[in-house]
Amino acid sequence: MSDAESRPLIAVLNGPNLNMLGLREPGLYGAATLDDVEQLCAETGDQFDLAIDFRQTNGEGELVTWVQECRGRAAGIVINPAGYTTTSIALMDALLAVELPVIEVHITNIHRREEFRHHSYVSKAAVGVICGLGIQGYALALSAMAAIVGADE
Ligand code: DHK
Repeated sequence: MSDAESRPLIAVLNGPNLNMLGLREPGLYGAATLDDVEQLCAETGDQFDLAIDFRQTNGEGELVTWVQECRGRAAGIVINPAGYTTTSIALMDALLAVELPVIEVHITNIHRREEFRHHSYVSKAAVGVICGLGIQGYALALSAMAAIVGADE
């Protein structure tokens, strides 16, 4: 394992209402909390020699700003855009602007749910999408990101 300084930085960004994981519709989203997701991402980052910057916001503008700040700073972005998936052209534009590999994650299988959740603006900027595999989707995304940024070589 390399030292923390030399690890590629991956931003793991979470959109609105994901701070309520564990409390929120547990039949759909499961019992794990956002702290559990952060812990999983930290462990997966260690496994694949990635540094992780894990964040959550309910604000669209803040999410756009965080994405912009990744340019020149991060090697890739894993994002669960939550409710902004289906609405935010601004978020899509920011993800396209930073010219970084983006992996989109959804805890639930959005294609099994209401029609309005099926379309994603974010997918236009993503190299891949993982949905329906619960919080393990974050670990799978980081594993794929390690291969994309060459951290697993
Ligand atoms: C989370 C949300 O908050 C919803 O708005 C999306 C996504 C699905 C998830 O499955 O993680 O539609």
